[in-house]
Amino acid sequence: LLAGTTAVAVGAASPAQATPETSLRQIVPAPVKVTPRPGVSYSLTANARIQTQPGSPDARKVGEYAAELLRPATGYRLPVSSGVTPRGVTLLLVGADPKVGKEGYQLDVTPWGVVIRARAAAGLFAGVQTLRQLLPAKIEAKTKQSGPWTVPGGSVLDYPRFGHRGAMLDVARHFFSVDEVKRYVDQIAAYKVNYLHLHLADDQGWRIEIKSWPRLATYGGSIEVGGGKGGYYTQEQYKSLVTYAGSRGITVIPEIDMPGHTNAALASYAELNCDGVAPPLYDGTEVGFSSLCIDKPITYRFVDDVLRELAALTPGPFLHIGGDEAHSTTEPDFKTFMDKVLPLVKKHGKLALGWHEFVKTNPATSAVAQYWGTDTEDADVAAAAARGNKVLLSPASKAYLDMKYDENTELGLDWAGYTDVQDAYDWNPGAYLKGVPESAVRGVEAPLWTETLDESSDVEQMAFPRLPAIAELGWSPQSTHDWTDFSKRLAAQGPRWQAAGVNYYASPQVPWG
Ligand code: TNX
Repeated sequence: LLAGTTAVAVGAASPAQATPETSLRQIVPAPVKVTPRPGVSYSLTANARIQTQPGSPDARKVGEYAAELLRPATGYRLPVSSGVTPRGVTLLLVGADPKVGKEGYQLDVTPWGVVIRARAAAGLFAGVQTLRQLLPAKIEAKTKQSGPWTVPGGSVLDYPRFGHRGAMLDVARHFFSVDEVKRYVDQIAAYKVNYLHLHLADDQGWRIEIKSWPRLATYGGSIEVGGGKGGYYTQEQYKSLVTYAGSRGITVIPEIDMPGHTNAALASYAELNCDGVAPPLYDGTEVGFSSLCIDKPITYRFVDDVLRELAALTPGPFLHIGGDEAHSTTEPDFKTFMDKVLPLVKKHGKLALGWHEFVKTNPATSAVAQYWGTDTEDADVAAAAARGNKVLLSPASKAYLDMKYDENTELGLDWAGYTDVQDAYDWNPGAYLKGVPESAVRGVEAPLWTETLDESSDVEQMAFPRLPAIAELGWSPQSTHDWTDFSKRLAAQGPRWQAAGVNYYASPQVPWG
């Protein structure tokens, strides 16, 4: 026994079994396999420690993260040390079933503690998210609460269906500060989302400092929809965001939308316009009126510079080049543009992601198409999938978190229809688009466009409870897909959001307690 732990001698009677407030079956997203042990539970106590895999700094970091999650509400010290004793909370990188892969984990709750086993830190992180949901809801409170902190006994075996489970935040239409984005990162990480796509530039604003073209941010970032003051991230701030997301198991995908959705850039540099005249800044919500100048060489020097600086800020594999709604660019020009820009992404060592329209230009098969249509059929996307391109699914009528829930929703838009939680949940990404089989699907992403959203509470109202629905479609096996069961598990999240101060929409479709 380690000095300082509760001395429970081997062979001694088990600690008293408290009745847990939660069930092993209420986890969102649903795990692959759950095996409850009725009558068994573990209670986290004041002298508990968090032990992590000896010799692994990555496991240690997850342990520190777990401690930060659990300290405020419990008020316990929860020291983190390396060790393997199955007491308290133990995070191990040995002994996991190979099936769990890089992101999966096994979690075992005995009377003496919780052991999480994984093959990589990402799996330990996912296991910690599960543990969090097994503790009473008030664990999410930021101030000290009274226990007991009881976890139901049993085991979980879990790993994701798709390797890409994403959320997008549009920081261009309305600017969101680094702290606001970090807040969203924390919220989505709880549902095992592993990519955050940031829509960094659009007609209404340019939000990332580009040192070789400084007016993009200082002028192009100076407003937002409705005429507010906008803002931008310095490269230092952006790096801190990327690092923070990384500490939550999340890879950031930066998007610069091109060749349309570029008024902020065109307004910042007159020479980027075909007629050499800079348009005014724009604070409305129309789309499709702007285009980079396809025939000017400076356009490609500009894109090259932007992608180079962005690639240098991006540890992840993808740069998103937009490509949607280029209604002011002719089809041949659109192809000319993509044929020149996609190799620049490669030149800077990254893979291209784009809104699905760009697959018309026959990009290299390493490029990923993000489907945002409202139909279950798209010939160009099916043809791209047949050629070998992977597809990231964000069907607007299912996955767009900016769609109104119903006719009474004040925030949001409705062009893709109303989307209540059940609509968001009731589809199968592996069999959604005709000609795009599960093997061609990279995963799912829930985009949140912000024409009507201005602060974190707006973001939360639209994302919760639908973001967890999309996250579950990306993580959980299709065999667990069941609306009634999901709606009950979702109901158990309500008190957690309340305790955490997350502003969710209490949809009448969910049986909140
Ligand atoms: C369409 S979806 C857009 C965005 C809007 C969004 C609003 C897509 C790739 N483009 O420019 O913000 O609808 O829902």
